[in-house]
Amino acid sequence: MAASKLMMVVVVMAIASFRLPHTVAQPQRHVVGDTFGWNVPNDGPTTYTTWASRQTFNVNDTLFFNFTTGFHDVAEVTQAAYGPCTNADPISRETNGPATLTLTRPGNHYYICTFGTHCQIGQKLTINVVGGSTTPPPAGSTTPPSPPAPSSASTFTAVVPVTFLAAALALFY
Ligand SMILES: *[C@@H]1O[C@H](CO)[C@@H](O)[C@H](O)[C@H]1NC(C)=O
Ligand SMILES: *[C@@H]1O[C@H](CO)[C@@H](O)[C@H](O)[C@H]1NC(C)=O
Ligand SMILES: [Cu+2]
Repeated sequence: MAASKLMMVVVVMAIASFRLPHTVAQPQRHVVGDTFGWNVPNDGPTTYTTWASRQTFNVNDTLFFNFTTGFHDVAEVTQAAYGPCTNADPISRETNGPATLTLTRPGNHYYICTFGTHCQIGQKLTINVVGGSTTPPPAGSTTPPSPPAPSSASTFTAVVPVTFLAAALALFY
């Protein structure tokens, strides 16, 4: 009897440990501009605003900026610097292409190319990174990210193992 109860516990634990990792989203790799890459667009900033509007960016995702070293770069700048394409004091700058940047912070991020007038004529990208339910917005943040809508699939996978566990415990006691 004790052995079969122990067996049941093992089975319940196995189900729970198998299902739970699927509720955590895997980091995505976003190829900026898709096949166009990170270049001077022909239609102004539209290329990158349209591209960004079709993506969901989460903390730990990566941005892949595909450009040729020496022809472009990618600098993360403040919102204040982004509008007028100021590149005097960037937050970070990658000069070797292609460059992969990891999105470590939720909130808005602003990227420009600092070569010539590339930013002014549209080689600029702004994105909003959502933090996930376990990541609070940084202290002092004035623009907290909106939490992602919970999908029915993740709710299901989270609830099912708990239900099994509750049923198993009800059998024992
Ligand atoms: C991001 O990755 C770090 C390190 O692997 C991890 O501790 C953190 O929970 C992750 N955050 C999210 C929102 O996935
Ligand atoms: C990066 O750009 C080069 C040159 O246009 C292209 O050959 C390559 O396929 C691109 N890589 C990705 C991952 O899009
Ligand atoms: Cu450029």
